[in-house]
Amino acid sequence: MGIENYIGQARDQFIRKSLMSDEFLDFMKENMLPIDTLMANYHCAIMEIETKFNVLNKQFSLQYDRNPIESIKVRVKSMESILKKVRRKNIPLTLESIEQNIRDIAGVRVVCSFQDDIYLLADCLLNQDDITLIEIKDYIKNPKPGGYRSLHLIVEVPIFLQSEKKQMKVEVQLRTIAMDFWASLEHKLRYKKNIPPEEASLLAKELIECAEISSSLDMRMEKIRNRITKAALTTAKQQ
Ligand code: 0O2
Repeated sequence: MGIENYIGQARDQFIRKSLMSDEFLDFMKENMLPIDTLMANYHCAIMEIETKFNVLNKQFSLQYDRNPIESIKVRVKSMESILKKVRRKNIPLTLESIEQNIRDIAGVRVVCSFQDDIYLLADCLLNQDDITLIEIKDYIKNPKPGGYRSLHLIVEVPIFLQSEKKQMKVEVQLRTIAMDFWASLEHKLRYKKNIPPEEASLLAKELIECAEISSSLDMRMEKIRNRITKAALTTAKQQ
């Protein structure tokens, strides 16, 4: 069977089994407006967080002549992924339960050049008085067994609507360019279902090794950056 056919059949099967199930169709029919409203609220929360990071980047660029942030990527989780997570976590298919239990519907990914900027930006965000930290997962100090590294923060941020203030959960992932490069390649491997098991296991080992190499590269680059800064300061003092 060709790969396109295989993917097409798998997609149809998924849609029939989950997206087209009576349970899901009823849920969508009853909740269309509230779902759209909730998703719009997540979009607003993302804008709030993205602005906070842009402000910090601007300030660093003016004050210290450097940008700690290379890029910011944002996304609201698709309905398909939300539904998969509802099933995986075995939680009730209601909006309240989704809002309560799925904490990464709004996602902001901040990519930095250097590892120490990750912690600096995380501290700056968490010190803001409208941000509430719900959970922190440090996959840099404690990488996942497969080699994944990033700092994850689940935070609550208020959004101000016409006549109310709503606290929204956002997952912030902070990582270096090298960690981001690694994660996107590993993500591709994870979703390719047609790789023979022996090849998949060899690739997984290769990826663990690459994660270690890229982590030591991150540390060496950070040391070089620090030496450049120190050397420039010393020269400036002597002049
Ligand atoms: P997507 O498409 O990126 O959204 P929890 O949410 O706490 O109940 P979860 O989802 O296991 O449990 O949380 P975790 O481990 O903090 O991971 C959340 C997200 O981190 C994932 O979202 C990925 O974006 C990323 N991530 C975590 N582990 C890995 C990994 O090993 N490799 C890669 N490439 N990314 C990872 P989603 O929902 O899986 O996907």
